[in-house]
Amino acid sequence: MDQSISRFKEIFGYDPEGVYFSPGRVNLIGEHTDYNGGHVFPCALTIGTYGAVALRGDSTVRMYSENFPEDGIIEFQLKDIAFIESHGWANYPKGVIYSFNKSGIEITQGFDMFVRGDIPNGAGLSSSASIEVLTAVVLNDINKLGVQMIEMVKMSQKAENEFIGVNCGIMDQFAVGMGREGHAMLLDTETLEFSYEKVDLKDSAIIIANTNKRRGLSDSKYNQRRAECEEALAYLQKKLSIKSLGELTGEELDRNIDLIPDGVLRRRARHAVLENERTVIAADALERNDMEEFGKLMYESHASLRDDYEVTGFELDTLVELASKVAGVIGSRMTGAGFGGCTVSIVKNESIENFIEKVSKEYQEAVGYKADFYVVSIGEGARRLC
Ligand code: NG1
Ligand code: MG
Repeated sequence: MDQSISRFKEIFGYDPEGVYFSPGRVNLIGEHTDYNGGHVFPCALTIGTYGAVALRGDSTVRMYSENFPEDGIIEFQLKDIAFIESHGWANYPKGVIYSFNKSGIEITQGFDMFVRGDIPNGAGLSSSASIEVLTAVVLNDINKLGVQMIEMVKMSQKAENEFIGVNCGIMDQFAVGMGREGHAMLLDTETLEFSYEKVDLKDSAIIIANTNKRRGLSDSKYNQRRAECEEALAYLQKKLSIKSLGELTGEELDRNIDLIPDGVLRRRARHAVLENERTVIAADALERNDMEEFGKLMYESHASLRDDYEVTGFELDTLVELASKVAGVIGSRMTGAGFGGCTVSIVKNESIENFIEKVSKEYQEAVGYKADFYVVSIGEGARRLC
């Protein structure tokens, strides 16, 4: 935090007016369900993105990221909000300005913003949603707009969908904006009804392992999966009056599977439907402190993402496979979009050291490069720090 203040001063030559923080998130279970009207079960992390900001008194915006020093200071006018390839990371905050404007809240006051993040980029921990919601909170605060957090969450998703071009669901921005310390959120992405569930792991910890296999910014395979689910849904809708795959139970899908003529589409639909069921059961298991059940569902989720949804890959599968063989590991699965990125594991406290040592060594032997490990804590959603 202090670092953001002094770095702002070094870069822009005067003091910032406010410092803000927006977390990354990890999804415990419920993957690729958020654009299928299903449930997700994410939590906000204590790692995230910091922003130091001041109004300028004109209509210029200047932004600098400690994570992309090679980009230097990116400068643009508020009347020229367009996606510019060479603006790199700054397209995310720009997209949020675009969303505010689109919602009828025109941003007219220029500002300087220093940003620094400690979330690994492109790893499935939502560095993008983190900076989007950060920007929304900044714009809301410096312009004294009084916009509700849930609206900022939706505008941040709109930025990702319409400005960045990733057709993502609402999970990331929701978790980042609405997170509560020590709690996961069971969110119905169809109705946006949600509940906070206390994550009382007592004698275990959440460990995120980064495969260090990066996936692209707007991965075309993500949009492809989304399109496949829509296609499967359209076949089912010929007979069933449903709005999304998330409305079906596994049994209902089974009874109607013949409506989908294609094997690949059947498997995509099966993942979406069963993953949604698993997520609701898992949240209940956590509430009952049934960690064995929770862990089993995590492994099942991974297998479904690997076999039916085909979004894992050698690196993610290796990490989960290796984790499953270590004593004291309760469950492990890929988290986020997949195709690389991170796994999330729940590991007994006394086994953490052994887990990291073993999986790290065997992963490097199998894959040829290193994985990174983070023992994480569940933190609060985006907010002003000072
Ligand atoms: P990540 O991996 O954080 O980018 C993506 C989507 C989510 C959700 C998950 C899969 C983006 C920005 N977010 O998350 O909405 O669909 O995949 O569950 O693409
Ligand atoms: Mg992302």
